[in-house]
Amino acid sequence: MAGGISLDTIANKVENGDRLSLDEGVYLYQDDVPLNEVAALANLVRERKNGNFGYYNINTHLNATNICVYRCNFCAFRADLREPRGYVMSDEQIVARGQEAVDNGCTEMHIVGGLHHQKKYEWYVNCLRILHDAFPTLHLKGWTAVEINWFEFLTKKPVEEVLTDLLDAGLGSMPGGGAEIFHREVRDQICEHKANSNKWFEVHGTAHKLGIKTNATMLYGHIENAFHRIDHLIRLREQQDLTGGFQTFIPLAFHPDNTKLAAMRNLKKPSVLMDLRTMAISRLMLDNFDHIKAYWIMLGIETAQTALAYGADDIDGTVRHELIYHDAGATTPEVLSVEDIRRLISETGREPVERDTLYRRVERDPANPSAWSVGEQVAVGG
Ligand code: V47
Ligand code: SF4
Repeated sequence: MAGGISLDTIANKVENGDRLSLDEGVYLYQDDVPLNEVAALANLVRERKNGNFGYYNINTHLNATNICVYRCNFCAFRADLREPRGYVMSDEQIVARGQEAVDNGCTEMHIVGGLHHQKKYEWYVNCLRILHDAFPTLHLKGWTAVEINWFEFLTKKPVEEVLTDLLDAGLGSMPGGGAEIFHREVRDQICEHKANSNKWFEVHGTAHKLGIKTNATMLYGHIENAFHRIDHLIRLREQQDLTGGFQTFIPLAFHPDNTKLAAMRNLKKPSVLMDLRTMAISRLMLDNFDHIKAYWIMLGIETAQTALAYGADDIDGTVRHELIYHDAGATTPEVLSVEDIRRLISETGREPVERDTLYRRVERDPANPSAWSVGEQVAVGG
């Protein structure tokens, strides 16, 4: 027990639906606070909000370039212009990726990449436009707050105008990347040049005001401590109170291979116990987020499955063409079949539910599984 905080007082608050404080969040990170009990509390909240559902979607990734002006030292994906591994996709390759997605029944394309200093704003907008024109039912979840901030710099337009342009070109929603760790003590050491936390929140707040749903992430397991993580979650919770447009929180475990950060600080991957504790604490702190995602590509299949009992209700999608984690040493498969992903969820005792990006049920004709239609919004409890 520290400063009047105990697992019992926290359990009472969770059972009553009361909000946990910063000190309580930090307390839950102590090794001697039994993880199974933290998990049971997170599971209570998870089942209150999402019952027994385990969500997944059928999706693909598009990283149109890996050339990036920034040098985040945790990133193994970026390349310089002259490096042999640097690439930029042509319009034809981008559209071919869309065609492949549609042929495989994807409902969503997740689009992020490097910030290529020789590409104009129009090139990025055009990526969305050519995909949306050719495949209007494919939901484009694209560009992080860091990219929007780069577009702001390129065009000198305010965030709202940039987002309006992107909506006009076919943007459906925004992923949660670029959040990393908001606290300056850490952010200044891992990605000091890119959008700061105020900008990240300004972009998401503006998106929410325009009706664009967004996600949020946290990159953990490197040089941050429990205080930085809980501070990060509380900032997200406060933004959600204000603008309400976050759908899903995704804790991202640091993958050290091929990164400067790991070499400089001799860092290893966070342990499975750390992954599960972070999942559970995220569920407990973010009382106003409907969904917590266990991103299987990053966690590994076994941990993602386990996480469905530690607060997570979603394991992301079948995922094709993921690069960011595979460049940083992920050994997960490149893609999962629908059968595999459904089995992975059923094995945990949960009911697999295919959702679209906006958490509506997806209905498929068994005779023609690449054709689909959108059903009801999945019900989310308190
Ligand atoms: O912001 C980069 C992270 C993020 C590494 O919204 C790394 O549904 C660990 O945001 N080790 C981009 N993490 C990916 C992202 C995402 C992923 C899945 C789903 C969603 C969603 C969003 O990837 C970056 C950064 O935090 N990242 N390098 C690394 N070596
Ligand atoms: Fe560039 Fe994104 Fe990698 Fe940072 S994380 S170096 S912004 S690609």
